[in-house]
Amino acid sequence: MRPDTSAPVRLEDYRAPAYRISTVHLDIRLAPRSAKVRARLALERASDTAPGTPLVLDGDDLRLTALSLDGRVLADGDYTVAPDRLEIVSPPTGPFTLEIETTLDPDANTKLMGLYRSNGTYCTQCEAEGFRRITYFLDRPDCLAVYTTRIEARVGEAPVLLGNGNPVESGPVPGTDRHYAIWHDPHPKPAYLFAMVAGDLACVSDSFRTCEGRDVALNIYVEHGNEGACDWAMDSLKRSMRWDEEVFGRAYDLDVFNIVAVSDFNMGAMENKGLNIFNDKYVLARPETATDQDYAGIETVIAHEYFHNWTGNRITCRDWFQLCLKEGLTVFRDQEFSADMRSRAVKRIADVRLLKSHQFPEDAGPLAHPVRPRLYHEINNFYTATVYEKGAEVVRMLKCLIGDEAFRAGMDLYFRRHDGEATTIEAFLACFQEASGLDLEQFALWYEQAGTPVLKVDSVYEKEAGRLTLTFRQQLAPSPKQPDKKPMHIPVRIGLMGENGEELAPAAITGADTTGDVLHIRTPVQTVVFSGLTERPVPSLLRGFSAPVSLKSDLNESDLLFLAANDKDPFNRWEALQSVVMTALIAATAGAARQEAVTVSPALIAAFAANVADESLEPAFRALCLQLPGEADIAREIGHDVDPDAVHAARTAFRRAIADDIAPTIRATYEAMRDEAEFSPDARSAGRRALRNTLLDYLGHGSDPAGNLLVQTHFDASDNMTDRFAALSVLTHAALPGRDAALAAYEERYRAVPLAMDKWFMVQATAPASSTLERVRQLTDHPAFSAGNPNRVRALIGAFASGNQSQFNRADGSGFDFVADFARDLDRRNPQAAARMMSAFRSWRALEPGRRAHAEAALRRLAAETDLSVDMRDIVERCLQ
Ligand code: 0A1
Ligand code: ZN
Repeated sequence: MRPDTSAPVRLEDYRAPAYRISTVHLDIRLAPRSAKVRARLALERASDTAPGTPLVLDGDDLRLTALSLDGRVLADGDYTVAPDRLEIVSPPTGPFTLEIETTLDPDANTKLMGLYRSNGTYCTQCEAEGFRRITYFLDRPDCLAVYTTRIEARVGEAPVLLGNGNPVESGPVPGTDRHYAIWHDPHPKPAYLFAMVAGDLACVSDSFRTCEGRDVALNIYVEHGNEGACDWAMDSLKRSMRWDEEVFGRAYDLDVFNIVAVSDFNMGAMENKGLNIFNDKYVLARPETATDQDYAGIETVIAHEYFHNWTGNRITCRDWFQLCLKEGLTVFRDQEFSADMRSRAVKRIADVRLLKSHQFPEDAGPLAHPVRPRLYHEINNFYTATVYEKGAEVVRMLKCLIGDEAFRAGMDLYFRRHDGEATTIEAFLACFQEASGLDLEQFALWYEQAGTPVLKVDSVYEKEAGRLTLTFRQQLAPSPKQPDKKPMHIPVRIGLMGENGEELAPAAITGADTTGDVLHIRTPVQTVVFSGLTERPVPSLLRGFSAPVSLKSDLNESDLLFLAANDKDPFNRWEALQSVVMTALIAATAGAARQEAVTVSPALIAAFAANVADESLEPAFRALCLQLPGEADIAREIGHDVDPDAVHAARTAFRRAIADDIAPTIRATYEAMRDEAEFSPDARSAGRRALRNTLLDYLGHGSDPAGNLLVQTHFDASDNMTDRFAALSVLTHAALPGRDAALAAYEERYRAVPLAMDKWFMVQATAPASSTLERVRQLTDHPAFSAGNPNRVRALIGAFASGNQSQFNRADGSGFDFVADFARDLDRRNPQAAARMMSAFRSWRALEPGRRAHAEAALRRLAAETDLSVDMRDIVERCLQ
């Protein structure tokens, strides 16, 4: 915690540290209620620091128990100390050594930042500012030091002792029941990458030989009994290591790579050097307990943390404003990895769906911020979809604008030039500008300006002249603290589709620079002319979602359905259909508010039927095409005065109409997708299950009782979690007769498997029934629920707040009150988790007036509390701004 918590941190206030720390020796003696940490720091005054300048170290909730400088115990007047700060009043002018002893209480640490215990295992979390909860330090990412860590614990309590880097030495502590291990990490790193783990853990091992000939020991540590659930994670790790060598030329740089799975963790995972710590959700997988989606998530997160070794660890951030430097780039890298492991088109669609459902609402509401913010009160609140997902889109756009070769050259230059440094977005962009020769000044605005640009496109085709004119108009609405916006440099990948489904090549393009099939759109209004055309093309715009914009084209339903059936770009086939469906759903929502029946146009029904039956398309892609936009997506597109009940009614009726109109096709394809072979998590098998389970959702929500009955059969016959959970979801959400029995059977089967119980909590919390709120309340008393475990809290309360549009946004305001009260209590225990939960309020202003008033009242009630954490206060106050 900073001394004055009301003062924000600003990018323009950045100053290099006054002192440098070159080496850190840590001696950590563990005990549950009293752990002693001795830190020996080699310090030196920076050359531009005046002699005698006080040394100020960060702390958070610390208790100092000893302090000496160059071996001499410091006298009272030589320093001042508080839980959040240690000041050495007049340090030596030359190099000196500071020895600090702090005493911690790991068991009392419920924030899960710093040193804490998860199910008995000692572990640490230091990003962003957790190291200062372990010892006083220059806890900032531009302070790079070489760490040696000695860890000591009772053998019985913690037979496994792990640190960063390579193991050096270990053994018993003579005359005691304790032992120790020493680890050394030769790579200088910031404190946020420090980690240690000590516990009674099982280990699954393998090895990897790098392209440089280094033999690396790979270990995954899990709680005893989970050894059999690590194969997929290990396989994903080895594939990630090879891929980074092949695609980015990056090899691993230590002799060991350790992964530890813990059950209490605030986020997905953490890239500590050589010692990644994971939320067990992203490690453990068995067909019986994990869905295909879980398998894909594990593959991605394992890759993400591994890729951080170069983008984040070897090259780190100068300050926390540069968070996207490591996160956006690393998400881009993990997306590319998954695309190479699976279907590129399917992966791109999944990523864009995530971007639109998580990042677009952030951009459209009071929590909007630039990919690189300029100001924060609490950095923990900036691990957002904007920094991660939009940050990845910015890197993707860069690649699109300069082309694959220049992008790779730019990355190589970045690695060469900045290895071992803490750097900035400017330095990153300079590498690509040099490699490509393209001026990136305007492009850099993507890091500075918050909000989703709206890109309007109007088209005129002149038959005689054989000319297509596209007029692009870009607009970026004001966002918090940014009233005026400048035009962006937008890459628009484009194709022109001829009436027989072939690509048309224009003789010339004027009005925009191009890179291959990418147009550079740079001005508020830009007219681009395609000449030498022999027929009227249907333009396929923004192929592959080449920029994170909201595209509003003048293509009509028949053009879009033509693209949905014929576009050469699979992403745009999906997008075209979605766009027609979205327009229809918005109209249906308006109709539902007037109590009108929902009808679906015959052309749209035909497009769905064609898709279900089209065996030339991969099943995973067909599944995505058939999935309707979610209720939150529809609400986002409506944008104002949203009535979530009308959205829900419209979407439900729409789905039922499709299910009934093409029932035989759905049923036949559902049967055809049955796989007799043993479960395999590979992409092809997962795709078939995805299509079959998407069709099951229609069968369960249609009017035909025989179709409904299939859901029960599917549940009873399922031999893997993907199928079982799909059926359970439909039974629960469609409130089919077998629902209660199925929920009870599932509970019975999985009561001892916490990650599987999370799905059980989630499926009930997201049910659109009016009884759901009461059920969620009851479930907080369920023996498998624990308010101290972030996964449980997310599965029950988080899923209700963020995944249940109609019930969280109940017209009487009780959904808001419940979540606000829960977050209020959670804040006392775990502020980070509480603040994250409250971000579910970010779209409150887009609701109709009645609900808006209830949401505002809940927020104001919280804002009036005097003892909110900085994390909570920041979110609540920004929501109200
Ligand atoms: N750097 C991690 C994310 C992360 C951030 C903060 C944490 O503190 C609880 C934990 C993890 C990543 O991008 O994977
Ligand atoms: Zn990351």
